[in-house]
Amino acid sequence: MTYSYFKTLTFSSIITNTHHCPNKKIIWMDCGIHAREWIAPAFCQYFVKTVHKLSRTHDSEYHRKMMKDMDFYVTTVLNVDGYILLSQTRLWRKNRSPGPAGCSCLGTDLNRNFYSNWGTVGVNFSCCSQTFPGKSPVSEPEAQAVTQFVGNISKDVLAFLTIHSYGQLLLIPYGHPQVIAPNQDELMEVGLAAAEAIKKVHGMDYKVGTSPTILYANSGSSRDWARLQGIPYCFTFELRDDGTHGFELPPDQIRPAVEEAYSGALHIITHAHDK
Ligand code: ING
Ligand code: ZN
Repeated sequence: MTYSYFKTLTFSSIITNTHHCPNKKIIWMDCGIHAREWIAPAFCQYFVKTVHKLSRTHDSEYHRKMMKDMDFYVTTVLNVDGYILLSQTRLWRKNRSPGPAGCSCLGTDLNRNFYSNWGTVGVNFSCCSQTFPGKSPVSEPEAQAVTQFVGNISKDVLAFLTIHSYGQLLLIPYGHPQVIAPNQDELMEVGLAAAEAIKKVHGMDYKVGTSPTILYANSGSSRDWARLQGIPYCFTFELRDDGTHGFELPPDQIRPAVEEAYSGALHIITHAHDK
């Protein structure tokens, strides 16, 4: 029921209404690939509103040019079916697709379903697990939509920013401990500078590193898929907090959390544009 809601509503409207302008570079951002990480969709909304103002106020020659050079594709809630709040689903992570035959649980972890070392590390093939990677790579409509849409334009995409919570981390490719991004050093540098920009806003500390070194190994993430496509600046943001409240971030932290993350995202985007 909620599953068909996704299929009819979300991507048909997003994708068919988008016209790619061939001489512009693209910034991709998605939020809410995991249902319970509510601060992420809030961030995408804030980002759109704020970046939009940046282009309207034309406060500097630099930003005017930057906004002219680039298009932003922002998907505010990637996992809509999961995000719909049902009783008892506040902490739901996966999508809501039916499991394999004979499985009584719903849902695939969309951030394990992409075509990037799919099914190798950091997954659990029990269909009831939180990290069930799906029946096969890109089995899910949400992962298919991103793969198809971003795949078609990937040569023009400068940055792929995928927003999660929690942990206050900026994660760079790859999730697989044996795969190393060709520009890992540069990604590290850009990430560290973004973390500094974040800290300046409300004093919060963000850690920077590859997923296996500062969080855990994984496979099939959208970020790793994007890097494998050749998109140079691919980051996973883990927004507030540090685990005190976890996914249930108190409302009075929404604004500061999105403000500081905006500053970090803008740093990465600026670097990608200038490079
Ligand atoms: N964290 C991410 C997850 O999918 C991640 C962390 C992303 C690890 C990308 C490796 C690659 O598990 C949350 N909070 O979902
Ligand atoms: Zn997540």
